[in-house]
Amino acid sequence: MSEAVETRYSVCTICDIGCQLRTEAVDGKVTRVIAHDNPMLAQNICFKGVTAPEIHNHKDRLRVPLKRVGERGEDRWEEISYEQAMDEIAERLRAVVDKYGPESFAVSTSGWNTQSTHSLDRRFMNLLGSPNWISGVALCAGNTAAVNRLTYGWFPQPDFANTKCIVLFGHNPRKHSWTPIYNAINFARSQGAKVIVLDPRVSDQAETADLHLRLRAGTDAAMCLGWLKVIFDEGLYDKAFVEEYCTGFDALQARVDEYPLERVEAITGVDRKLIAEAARMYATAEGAVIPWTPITDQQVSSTSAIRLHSILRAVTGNLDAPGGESLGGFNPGYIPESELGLHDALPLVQKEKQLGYDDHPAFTYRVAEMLKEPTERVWGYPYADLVMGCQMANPTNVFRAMAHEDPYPVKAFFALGNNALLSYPNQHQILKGMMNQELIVAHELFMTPTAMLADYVLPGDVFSERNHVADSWSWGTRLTLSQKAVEPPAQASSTFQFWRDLAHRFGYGEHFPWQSIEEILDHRLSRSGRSFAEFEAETYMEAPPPNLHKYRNVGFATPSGKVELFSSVLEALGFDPLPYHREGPEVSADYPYRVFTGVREDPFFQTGQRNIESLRARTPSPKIFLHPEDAEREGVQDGDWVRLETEHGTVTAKVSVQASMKEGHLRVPHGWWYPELRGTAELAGAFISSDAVLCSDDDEYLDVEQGIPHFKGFPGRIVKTNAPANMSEMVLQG
Ligand SMILES: Nc1nc2c(c(=O)[nH]1)N[C@H]1C(S)=C(S)[C@@H](COP(=O)(O)OP(=O)(O)OC[C@H]3O[C@@H](n4cnc5c(=O)[nH]c(N)nc54)[C@H](O)[C@@H]3O)O[C@H]1N2
Ligand SMILES: Nc1nc2c(c(=O)[nH]1)N[C@H]1C(S)=C(S)[C@@H](COP(=O)(O)OP(=O)(O)OC[C@H]3O[C@@H](n4cnc5c(=O)[nH]c(N)nc54)[C@H](O)[C@@H]3O)O[C@H]1N2
Ligand code: SF4
Ligand SMILES: [Mo]
Repeated sequence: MSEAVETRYSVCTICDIGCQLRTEAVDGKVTRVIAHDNPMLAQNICFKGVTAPEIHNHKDRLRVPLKRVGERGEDRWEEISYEQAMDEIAERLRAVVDKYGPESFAVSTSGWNTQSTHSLDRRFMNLLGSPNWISGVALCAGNTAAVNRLTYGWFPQPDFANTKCIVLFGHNPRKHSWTPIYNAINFARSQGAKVIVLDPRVSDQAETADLHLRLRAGTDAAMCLGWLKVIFDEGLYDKAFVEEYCTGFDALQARVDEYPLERVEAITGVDRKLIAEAARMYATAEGAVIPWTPITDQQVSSTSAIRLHSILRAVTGNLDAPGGESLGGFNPGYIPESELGLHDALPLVQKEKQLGYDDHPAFTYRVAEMLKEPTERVWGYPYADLVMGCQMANPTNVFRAMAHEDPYPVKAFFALGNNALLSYPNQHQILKGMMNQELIVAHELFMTPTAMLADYVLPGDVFSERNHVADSWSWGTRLTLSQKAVEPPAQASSTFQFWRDLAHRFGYGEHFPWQSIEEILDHRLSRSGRSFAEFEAETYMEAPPPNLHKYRNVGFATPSGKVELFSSVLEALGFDPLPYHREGPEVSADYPYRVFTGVREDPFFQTGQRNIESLRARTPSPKIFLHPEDAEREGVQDGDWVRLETEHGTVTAKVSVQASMKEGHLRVPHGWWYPELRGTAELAGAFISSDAVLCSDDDEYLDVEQGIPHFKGFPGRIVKTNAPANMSEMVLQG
């Protein structure tokens, strides 16, 4: 007789787009992940999601807390109990804080993976007095959200269902990469939407696009200024909206006039006729969207490029309009993380110590405090934690403080669901910083290079082992149910449990009254008078209808209450209040190629899954992509090993020659390490092929306002080499 199959709705967290699908469990073990039973949602599943049982039941999954017994990074451990680990962590963190102050404690995390946190990390840190919370979202949608707020006080979401034009600045969703966005784009196309792709290479999306602009990497801001030039000169903007709802139009127009199309063509390398055609197509569509893209999160002109996307939306009348992009606000029936984080509990004097506050403030508390009043007025909460990204410390400043104790020492570092060593620029400095810590804690599923550097490694739970109600990272109003299907390993913990238990050991029990995830979900749902059990019984997904054009009644959550084309916040901070193009570091005879890093590969999410056999078999080794003409000049061909060198570091990987690449550019994937080299190569080969070693965090490589790195088009060269030592047959052949 076969065992009973238990089926639950789950939000997949293998990647961060969070498809709702179903898990099947037999006898306490997840056996299958299958598509949704709602046909509208059934396509939102990729082969990584299907692999979840292999990941969750993997033999290498961490199941018991570990305490370091060897030198830091030596990867020698003893098993201890969860209680002992938490007691010792609390005691040692207390000692660091007593000695160096609460700001000496930094946390790096990625909340979509550690879906169970409920902002209790911020809550704990705010009660303790530390502002130094960082995340990979600083190079992703988190910093985009923060910069969008400067222009109109929120981070809008595209209305794919009704749009007539989609503009993809590099963003390249595929069947197995951000599947729901890929499906939404395909749906919009089937309804007649046009697609414009801006990408140096012929990406998957570019292959089928109506227009493809092959701009030089790192020139997105200049491209947008060119679009605005056409839109203003040809009167293609929404004059009534601009007059009534925007500030700074004349100043913006004067700035845009500095970018005639000849200049934009010279900067971007795209024919001016094509630039004008694309600008017209976007501006005249009956509803057009520029979906979020990571490409403009990671450039020296990032703040300007993100602001330019915001400005394009606003001046073309696509803001909070059907077929355009909506300003959703918080779900009124669910307590948002913005409230749970207790940001008001952190005294201003500690906020001012946030690393990055002085020199790169755009997503720090400095701006969050300036936006408090308008945010409360429009959205009902003083702090908006959109995609977690609106009051972060600057990662580079944090690693500098860890490595060099400048401007003050950071001596305790916790990484939760975040492979920090490989997930920011300048991996060398991150390592130095970690080696200089008195306490490192990693909360992980697998023994990553970051975890290998820890004093304590705590095993985490996974999505099939915990209940959750996802609120699209407070970016949207939709609530999505994720149900526990099986029990976690006995000594594993959720990040909710971790922060709760640490807080109780610090005497903050009254601020952490919840005993379980279900209790905090009850609390969060209480605003709509429901318990978690009631919610779960009622629905698997809830989306209040969009409430467009709200600004007509309440204005925008900016200091002026208008869309700030000329940013009063940037002006007050001493930055250029208008967007501009800035060149990244130039190529030279020594470093003749423009390198872009960060490319996503279908089988992996970021630095993960290199140890999952069925996924790794799809892409066994890291590849550097280049154009056939460049390959010929360099005398390399498919499968050769090369060193990609920059002034800052070296990555070794195999060559893949692709006609789709743009001449003079090199493309490097993100996040490679070699779990199979654990024990034979230092930190499981974390310094062999990881893109984070390549990119500098010197000033010329950083966006000024945010201090985030330039991953798109920095100088590099390649040199033919031999395969690195110890590589397996799989890597050599693959
Ligand atoms: N399978 C899988 N899917 C994923 C992820 C994953 O790790 N694996 N990660 C998810 C996450 S967190 C993110 S952020 C997204 C990112 O995913 P995407 O948005 O697709 O980003 P990339 O793959 O880095 O690059 C997209 C394109 O940008 C182009 N490009 C490079 N430089 C520039 C430039 O300067 N300007 C412009 N306009 N284009 C440029 C590249 O040629 C490439 O085709 O993917 C998500 N989806
Ligand atoms: N150098 C460089 N840095 C980058 C980027 C880049 O392209 N290059 N991309 C940036 C972008 S766009 C993003 S989105 C971020 C992504 O940064 P992260 O979201 O941190 O990405 P991952 O590398 O997948 O690290 C997540 C880790 O969490 C673990 N994990 C997964 N689920 C759980 C869980 O439920 N509980 C616990 N405890 N752990 C879990 C995984 O095993 C994995 O090691 O990185 C950014 N940083
Ligand atoms: S796209 Fe794939 S990995 Fe990402 S959430 Fe959906 S099913 Fe999971
Ligand atoms: Mo990302």
